[in-house]
Amino acid sequence: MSGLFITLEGPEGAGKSTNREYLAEHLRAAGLDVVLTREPGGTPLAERIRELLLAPSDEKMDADTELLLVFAARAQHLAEVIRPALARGAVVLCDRFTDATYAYQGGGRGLSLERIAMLESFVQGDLRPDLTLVFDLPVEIGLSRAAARGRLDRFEQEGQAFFEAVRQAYLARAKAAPQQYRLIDAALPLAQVQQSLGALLPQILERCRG
Ligand code: Z5A
Repeated sequence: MSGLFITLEGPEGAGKSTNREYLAEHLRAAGLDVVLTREPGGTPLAERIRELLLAPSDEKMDADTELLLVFAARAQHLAEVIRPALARGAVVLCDRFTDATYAYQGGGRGLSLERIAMLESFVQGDLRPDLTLVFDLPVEIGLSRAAARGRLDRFEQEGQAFFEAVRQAYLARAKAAPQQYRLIDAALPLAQVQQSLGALLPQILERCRG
């Protein structure tokens, strides 16, 4: 038996967490075993790595350190949560995964995509998401949603150019592999975003059962 691995991606404030709950509710109502999780994090050890990654600090974190921490957290998350859930046939809904590494460490920090791909193969083997929902929105809207929440984390303190590069990296990945990605206009009011997700539900359910 093997489950379905769905990831939710997009820049800051795109509504991934909000819509992850919405999707989970509908998939559970259809009788599916759904595991909700997130990256960086998803296990106690990986959540401690998340704290290191997000905490603002006077010591500037080297971009390679950031990349290795992201994959260290991912290795733990895969071993403890994602692989066991998929093995028992669950649907895993994961708020960010390796597309975020390509977008933030690749697009945002400018690290080599080949190096990211090498770590991806090392840590994941051939495991890739079955479906990736990219919540896309203009950078200013996402940043204003994030700012409304108060204190900014280490990533949220980056400037507009960083987030524009992140957004463009997501869009390029979605364009390159349309069979894996679904682009969702996350600038629309929440009710309309959820309408778009609702329209995707039949194909998601079909893949879960297929
Ligand atoms: N990171 C990385 O660099 N490399 C990696 O490989 C990975 C991650 C995996 C933490 O992620 C950071 O880790 C992230 C990248 C880096 N950068 N940052 N910061 P995170 O997912 O925890 O952080 P986040 O993207 O900042 O999460 P977020 O801002 O909470 O975004 P969200 O989950 O997409 O949004 P939300 O919490 O559902 O909604 C945000 C607010 O907007 C909230 O008040 C909602 O009520 C509101 N909202 C949502 N949708 C709408 C609509 N449609 N209209 C109006 N208001 C809305």
